[in-house]
Amino acid sequence: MDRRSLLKTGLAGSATLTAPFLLTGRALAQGSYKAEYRLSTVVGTAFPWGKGAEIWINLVRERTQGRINIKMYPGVSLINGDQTREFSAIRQGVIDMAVGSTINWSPQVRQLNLFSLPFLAQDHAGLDALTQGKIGQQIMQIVEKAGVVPLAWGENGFREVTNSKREIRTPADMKGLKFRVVGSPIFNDTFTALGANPTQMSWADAQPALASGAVEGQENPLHIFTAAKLHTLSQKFVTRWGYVADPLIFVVNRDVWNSWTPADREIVRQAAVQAGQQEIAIARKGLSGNDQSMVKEVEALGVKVTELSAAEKDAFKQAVKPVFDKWTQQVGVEMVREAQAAVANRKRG
Ligand code: X2X
Repeated sequence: MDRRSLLKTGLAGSATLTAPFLLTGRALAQGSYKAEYRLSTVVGTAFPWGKGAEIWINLVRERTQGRINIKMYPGVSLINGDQTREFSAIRQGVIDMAVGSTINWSPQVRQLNLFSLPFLAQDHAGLDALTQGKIGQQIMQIVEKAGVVPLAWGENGFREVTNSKREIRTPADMKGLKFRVVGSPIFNDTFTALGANPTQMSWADAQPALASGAVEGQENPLHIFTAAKLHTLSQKFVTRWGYVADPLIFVVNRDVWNSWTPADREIVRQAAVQAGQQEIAIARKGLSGNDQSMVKEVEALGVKVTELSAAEKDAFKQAVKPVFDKWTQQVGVEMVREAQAAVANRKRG
Protein backbone atom coordinates (compact mmCIF):
# COMPACT_ATOMS: atom_id res chain seq x y z
CA MET A 1 0.00 0.00 0.00
CA ASP A 2 1.44 3.40 -0.90
CA ARG A 3 1.25 6.38 1.45
CA ARG A 4 -1.72 7.90 -0.26
CA SER A 5 -3.87 4.78 0.00
CA LEU A 6 -2.77 4.39 3.60
CA LEU A 7 -3.99 7.91 4.24
CA LYS A 8 -7.28 7.17 2.55
CA THR A 9 -7.96 4.18 4.79
CA GLY A 10 -8.48 6.59 7.65
CA LEU A 11 -8.20 5.55 11.28
CA ALA A 12 -7.35 1.91 10.69
CA GLY A 13 -4.75 3.07 8.22
CA SER A 14 -3.15 5.52 10.59
CA ALA A 15 -2.34 2.71 13.04
CA THR A 16 -0.59 0.91 10.19
CA LEU A 17 1.18 4.13 9.32
CA THR A 18 3.05 4.32 12.59
CA ALA A 19 5.57 1.62 11.73
CA PRO A 20 7.06 3.12 8.55
CA PHE A 21 7.13 6.56 10.12
CA LEU A 22 8.95 5.36 13.20
CA LEU A 23 11.60 4.21 10.75
CA THR A 24 11.53 7.62 9.10
CA GLY A 25 12.00 9.17 12.53
CA ARG A 26 15.07 7.08 13.18
CA ALA A 27 16.46 7.78 9.73
CA LEU A 28 16.17 11.48 10.55
CA ALA A 29 18.77 11.55 13.31
CA GLN A 30 19.90 15.08 14.14
CA GLY A 31 22.06 16.46 11.37
CA SER A 32 20.88 14.00 8.73
CA TYR A 33 19.10 16.13 6.18
CA LYS A 34 16.79 15.14 3.35
CA ALA A 35 17.71 16.27 -0.16
CA GLU A 36 14.33 17.97 -0.35
CA TYR A 37 11.55 18.86 2.07
CA ARG A 38 7.97 18.84 0.86
CA LEU A 39 5.86 21.88 1.78
CA SER A 40 2.09 21.81 1.34
CA THR A 41 -0.26 24.72 0.58
CA VAL A 42 -3.78 24.89 -0.82
CA VAL A 43 -3.06 27.67 -3.33
CA GLY A 44 0.08 28.68 -5.21
CA THR A 45 2.17 31.77 -5.74
CA ALA A 46 -0.54 33.73 -7.59
CA PHE A 47 -2.14 34.10 -4.13
CA PRO A 48 -0.78 35.84 -0.98
CA TRP A 49 -0.81 32.42 0.76
CA GLY A 50 1.45 30.78 -1.82
CA LYS A 51 3.65 33.88 -1.98
CA GLY A 52 4.16 33.66 1.78
CA ALA A 53 5.26 30.04 1.43
CA GLU A 54 7.64 31.01 -1.36
CA ILE A 55 9.18 33.78 0.76
CA TRP A 56 9.74 31.28 3.58
CA ILE A 57 11.29 28.72 1.22
CA ASN A 58 13.68 31.26 -0.29
CA LEU A 59 14.76 32.76 3.03
CA VAL A 60 15.51 29.29 4.41
CA ARG A 61 17.42 28.22 1.31
CA GLU A 62 19.58 31.37 1.37
CA ARG A 63 20.25 31.36 5.09
CA THR A 64 21.12 27.65 5.30
CA GLN A 65 23.21 27.81 2.10
CA GLY A 66 20.87 25.21 0.63
CA ARG A 67 21.17 22.72 3.50
CA ILE A 68 17.41 22.98 3.85
CA ASN A 69 15.95 22.78 0.41
CA ILE A 70 12.17 23.03 0.28
CA LYS A 71 9.79 22.40 -2.60
CA MET A 72 6.23 23.72 -2.58
CA TYR A 73 3.30 21.44 -3.43
CA PRO A 74 0.29 23.71 -3.97
CA GLY A 75 -3.19 22.26 -4.44
CA VAL A 76 -2.49 20.05 -1.39
CA SER A 77 -1.24 17.69 -4.08
CA LEU A 78 0.65 15.46 -1.63
CA ILE A 79 -2.72 14.28 -0.34
CA ASN A 80 -4.63 14.45 -3.58
CA GLY A 81 -6.29 17.80 -2.89
CA ASP A 82 -7.96 16.59 0.29
CA GLN A 83 -7.25 19.70 2.36
CA THR A 84 -9.02 18.59 5.54
CA ARG A 85 -6.52 15.71 5.86
CA GLU A 86 -3.49 18.00 5.65
CA PHE A 87 -2.91 18.23 9.38
CA SER A 88 -2.90 14.42 9.84
CA ALA A 89 -0.54 14.08 6.89
CA ILE A 90 1.93 16.57 8.40
CA ARG A 91 1.74 14.77 11.72
CA GLN A 92 2.37 11.44 10.01
CA GLY A 93 5.27 12.70 7.90
CA VAL A 94 3.61 12.42 4.48
CA ILE A 95 4.09 16.21 4.43
CA ASP A 96 7.27 17.75 5.91
CA MET A 97 6.15 21.36 6.20
CA ALA A 98 3.07 23.44 5.49
CA VAL A 99 1.52 26.84 5.45
CA GLY A 100 -2.03 25.86 6.28
CA SER A 101 -5.39 27.43 7.09
CA THR A 102 -6.93 27.07 10.53
CA ILE A 103 -10.14 26.04 8.75
CA ASN A 104 -8.58 23.01 7.10
CA TRP A 105 -6.98 21.81 10.33
CA SER A 106 -10.09 22.34 12.49
CA PRO A 107 -11.41 18.81 11.97
CA GLN A 108 -8.31 17.57 13.87
CA VAL A 109 -7.79 20.52 16.23
CA ARG A 110 -11.23 21.60 17.44
CA GLN A 111 -10.00 24.83 19.10
CA LEU A 112 -9.01 26.18 15.68
CA ASN A 113 -12.74 26.64 15.06
CA LEU A 114 -12.34 29.75 17.21
CA PHE A 115 -11.47 31.68 14.06
CA SER A 116 -14.55 30.34 12.26
CA LEU A 117 -16.98 31.62 14.91
CA PRO A 118 -19.07 34.03 12.84
CA PHE A 119 -18.47 37.75 13.47
CA LEU A 120 -15.89 37.19 16.23
CA ALA A 121 -12.80 38.98 14.86
CA GLN A 122 -14.66 41.85 13.12
CA ASP A 123 -11.65 43.52 11.49
CA HIS A 124 -7.87 43.27 11.04
CA ALA A 125 -7.21 44.79 14.46
CA GLY A 126 -9.53 42.21 16.00
CA LEU A 127 -7.79 39.39 14.18
CA ASP A 128 -4.41 40.70 15.38
CA ALA A 129 -5.77 40.88 18.92
CA LEU A 130 -6.46 37.13 18.63
CA THR A 131 -3.32 35.86 16.89
CA GLN A 132 -0.73 38.26 18.33
CA GLY A 133 -1.82 38.03 21.96
CA LYS A 134 -2.35 35.43 24.67
CA ILE A 135 -4.97 33.54 22.66
CA GLY A 136 -2.51 33.16 19.80
CA GLN A 137 0.08 31.66 22.13
CA GLN A 138 -2.49 29.25 23.57
CA ILE A 139 -3.49 28.16 20.08
CA MET A 140 0.15 27.57 19.14
CA GLN A 141 0.58 25.37 22.23
CA ILE A 142 -2.52 23.41 21.30
CA VAL A 143 -1.22 22.87 17.76
CA GLU A 144 2.13 21.77 19.17
CA LYS A 145 0.41 19.32 21.52
CA ALA A 146 -1.58 17.98 18.58
CA GLY A 147 1.72 16.85 17.07
CA VAL A 148 3.29 19.43 14.75
CA VAL A 149 5.72 22.30 15.36
CA PRO A 150 4.05 25.70 14.79
CA LEU A 151 6.33 28.64 14.01
CA ALA A 152 4.42 31.68 12.81
CA TRP A 153 1.09 33.18 11.81
CA GLY A 154 0.02 34.22 8.34
CA GLU A 155 -3.38 35.11 6.94
CA ASN A 156 -5.74 33.98 4.20
CA GLY A 157 -8.13 36.84 4.90
CA PHE A 158 -11.69 37.92 5.59
CA ARG A 159 -13.97 35.59 3.73
CA GLU A 160 -16.63 37.44 1.75
CA VAL A 161 -19.75 35.79 0.40
CA THR A 162 -20.22 35.67 -3.38
CA ASN A 163 -22.84 34.24 -5.73
CA SER A 164 -24.16 34.19 -9.27
CA LYS A 165 -27.81 35.00 -8.60
CA ARG A 166 -28.44 38.20 -6.65
CA GLU A 167 -27.16 40.85 -4.32
CA ILE A 168 -27.05 39.71 -0.69
CA ARG A 169 -27.99 42.40 1.86
CA THR A 170 -30.05 40.42 4.35
CA PRO A 171 -30.14 36.80 5.51
CA ALA A 172 -33.39 36.44 3.51
CA ASP A 173 -31.39 37.08 0.31
CA MET A 174 -29.46 33.86 0.98
CA LYS A 175 -32.54 31.69 1.24
CA GLY A 176 -32.28 28.58 -0.89
CA LEU A 177 -29.00 29.59 -2.56
CA LYS A 178 -26.58 26.70 -3.05
CA PHE A 179 -23.16 27.46 -1.57
CA ARG A 180 -19.89 25.59 -1.61
CA VAL A 181 -18.47 25.71 1.90
CA VAL A 182 -15.13 24.57 3.31
CA GLY A 183 -14.52 21.36 5.20
CA SER A 184 -15.16 22.24 8.82
CA PRO A 185 -18.76 21.47 9.90
CA ILE A 186 -19.24 24.89 11.50
CA PHE A 187 -19.57 26.33 7.97
CA ASN A 188 -22.46 24.00 7.23
CA ASP A 189 -24.15 25.14 10.42
CA THR A 190 -23.60 28.83 9.66
CA PHE A 191 -24.96 28.68 6.12
CA THR A 192 -27.87 26.49 7.18
CA ALA A 193 -28.78 28.97 9.94
CA LEU A 194 -28.88 31.68 7.26
CA GLY A 195 -31.43 29.69 5.25
CA ALA A 196 -28.95 28.78 2.50
CA ASN A 197 -28.18 25.36 1.10
CA PRO A 198 -24.50 24.56 1.81
CA THR A 199 -22.40 21.69 0.45
CA GLN A 200 -18.96 20.93 1.83
CA MET A 201 -16.28 20.32 -0.77
CA SER A 202 -12.58 20.89 -1.36
CA TRP A 203 -11.25 23.97 -3.13
CA ALA A 204 -10.28 21.73 -6.06
CA ASP A 205 -13.89 20.60 -6.43
CA ALA A 206 -15.34 24.06 -5.77
CA GLN A 207 -14.22 25.59 -9.05
CA PRO A 208 -15.81 23.01 -11.40
CA ALA A 209 -18.94 23.06 -9.20
CA LEU A 210 -19.18 26.84 -9.61
CA ALA A 211 -18.49 26.56 -13.34
CA SER A 212 -21.27 24.03 -13.90
CA GLY A 213 -23.73 25.85 -11.65
CA ALA A 214 -23.97 22.85 -9.30
CA VAL A 215 -23.38 25.46 -6.63
CA GLU A 216 -24.25 29.13 -6.99
CA GLY A 217 -21.98 30.74 -4.42
CA GLN A 218 -18.97 30.43 -2.19
CA GLU A 219 -17.02 32.37 0.44
CA ASN A 220 -13.34 33.32 0.22
CA PRO A 221 -11.11 36.37 0.60
CA LEU A 222 -11.09 38.87 -2.29
CA HIS A 223 -7.45 38.03 -3.09
CA ILE A 224 -8.61 34.46 -3.76
CA PHE A 225 -11.53 35.83 -5.79
CA THR A 226 -9.28 37.78 -8.16
CA ALA A 227 -6.40 35.28 -8.42
CA ALA A 228 -8.80 32.39 -9.09
CA LYS A 229 -10.86 34.64 -11.43
CA LEU A 230 -14.12 33.69 -9.76
CA HIS A 231 -15.95 36.25 -11.92
CA THR A 232 -15.38 33.84 -14.82
CA LEU A 233 -17.25 31.22 -12.77
CA SER A 234 -20.42 33.36 -12.74
CA GLN A 235 -19.68 35.03 -9.40
CA LYS A 236 -21.22 38.44 -10.07
CA PHE A 237 -22.19 39.50 -6.54
CA VAL A 238 -19.89 40.00 -3.57
CA THR A 239 -21.04 41.07 -0.11
CA ARG A 240 -18.37 42.30 2.28
CA TRP A 241 -19.80 40.92 5.49
CA GLY A 242 -16.42 40.11 7.02
CA TYR A 243 -17.92 37.29 9.06
CA VAL A 244 -14.81 35.12 9.37
CA ALA A 245 -11.08 35.41 8.63
CA ASP A 246 -8.84 32.37 8.51
CA PRO A 247 -5.27 32.79 9.75
CA LEU A 248 -2.54 30.60 8.28
CA ILE A 249 0.03 28.77 10.41
CA PHE A 250 3.59 27.96 9.29
CA VAL A 251 4.48 24.48 10.61
CA VAL A 252 7.06 21.68 10.43
CA ASN A 253 6.65 17.94 11.05
CA ARG A 254 8.09 17.13 14.47
CA ASP A 255 10.61 14.46 13.35
CA VAL A 256 11.89 16.76 10.62
CA TRP A 257 12.22 19.59 13.13
CA ASN A 258 14.15 17.36 15.55
CA SER A 259 16.48 16.26 12.76
CA TRP A 260 17.76 19.81 12.23
CA THR A 261 20.53 21.38 14.28
CA PRO A 262 19.38 23.98 16.83
CA ALA A 263 21.00 26.70 14.69
CA ASP A 264 19.08 25.63 11.60
CA ARG A 265 15.84 25.39 13.59
CA GLU A 266 16.32 29.00 14.62
CA ILE A 267 16.90 30.04 11.00
CA VAL A 268 13.71 28.26 9.92
CA ARG A 269 11.71 29.81 12.78
CA GLN A 270 12.89 33.35 12.12
CA ALA A 271 12.32 32.96 8.39
CA ALA A 272 8.77 31.77 9.10
CA VAL A 273 8.06 34.77 11.32
CA GLN A 274 9.39 37.18 8.68
CA ALA A 275 7.60 35.42 5.83
CA GLY A 276 4.41 35.45 7.90
CA GLN A 277 4.63 39.20 8.50
CA GLN A 278 5.24 39.86 4.82
CA GLU A 279 2.44 37.50 3.83
CA ILE A 280 -0.06 39.24 6.13
CA ALA A 281 0.85 42.60 4.53
CA ILE A 282 0.28 41.11 1.06
CA ALA A 283 -3.05 39.56 2.15
CA ARG A 284 -4.26 42.95 3.42
CA LYS A 285 -3.07 44.94 0.44
CA GLY A 286 -5.91 46.99 -1.02
CA LEU A 287 -8.19 46.03 1.85
CA SER A 288 -7.10 48.21 4.71
CA GLY A 289 -7.23 51.82 5.82
CA ASN A 290 -7.42 54.29 2.96
CA ASP A 291 -6.27 51.74 0.43
CA GLN A 292 -9.38 49.90 -0.73
CA SER A 293 -7.99 49.32 -4.22
CA MET A 294 -8.79 45.60 -4.09
CA VAL A 295 -12.49 46.43 -3.96
CA LYS A 296 -12.07 48.61 -7.07
CA GLU A 297 -10.21 45.78 -8.75
CA VAL A 298 -13.11 43.39 -8.13
CA GLU A 299 -15.65 45.97 -9.34
CA ALA A 300 -13.60 46.46 -12.50
CA LEU A 301 -14.28 42.77 -13.28
CA GLY A 302 -17.97 43.64 -13.66
CA VAL A 303 -18.86 42.41 -10.19
CA LYS A 304 -21.26 44.19 -7.83
CA VAL A 305 -19.60 44.69 -4.44
CA THR A 306 -22.01 45.36 -1.58
CA GLU A 307 -20.91 46.98 1.67
CA LEU A 308 -23.14 46.44 4.70
CA SER A 309 -24.03 48.99 7.34
CA ALA A 310 -23.48 48.04 10.99
CA ALA A 311 -27.22 47.38 11.36
CA GLU A 312 -27.27 45.16 8.26
CA LYS A 313 -24.30 43.18 9.57
CA ASP A 314 -26.05 42.80 12.88
CA ALA A 315 -28.99 41.02 11.23
CA PHE A 316 -26.57 38.32 9.99
CA LYS A 317 -24.92 38.18 13.39
CA GLN A 318 -28.26 37.61 15.14
CA ALA A 319 -29.25 34.91 12.65
CA VAL A 320 -26.10 32.88 13.35
CA LYS A 321 -26.01 33.39 17.11
CA PRO A 322 -27.18 29.81 17.83
CA VAL A 323 -24.24 28.57 15.74
CA PHE A 324 -21.82 30.81 17.64
CA ASP A 325 -23.18 29.47 20.93
CA LYS A 326 -23.11 25.81 19.85
CA TRP A 327 -19.51 26.07 18.60
CA THR A 328 -18.39 28.00 21.66
CA GLN A 329 -18.95 24.74 23.53
CA GLN A 330 -16.73 22.89 21.03
CA VAL A 331 -13.93 25.44 21.14
CA GLY A 332 -14.08 25.99 24.91
CA VAL A 333 -16.19 28.57 26.70
CA GLU A 334 -13.27 30.16 28.50
CA MET A 335 -11.18 30.60 25.37
CA VAL A 336 -14.08 32.18 23.49
CA ARG A 337 -14.81 34.61 26.33
CA GLU A 338 -11.12 35.59 26.43
CA ALA A 339 -11.13 36.01 22.65
CA GLN A 340 -14.20 38.26 22.79
CA ALA A 341 -12.54 40.38 25.46
CA ALA A 342 -9.34 40.63 23.39
CA VAL A 343 -11.32 41.80 20.36
CA ALA A 344 -13.32 44.30 22.44
CA ASN A 345 -10.05 45.80 23.73
CA ARG A 346 -8.35 45.84 20.33
CA LYS A 347 -6.32 48.81 19.22
CA ARG A 348 -8.18 50.32 16.32
CA GLY A 349 -5.99 51.76 13.58
O1 X2X B 1 -10.82 26.08 0.37
C1 X2X B 1 -10.83 27.30 0.55
O2 X2X B 1 -11.85 27.98 0.43
C2 X2X B 1 -9.54 27.97 0.93
C3 X2X B 1 -8.63 27.97 -0.28
O3 X2X B 1 -9.80 29.29 1.31
C4 X2X B 1 -8.96 27.22 2.08
O4 X2X B 1 -8.13 26.36 1.91
C5 X2X B 1 -9.49 27.49 3.44
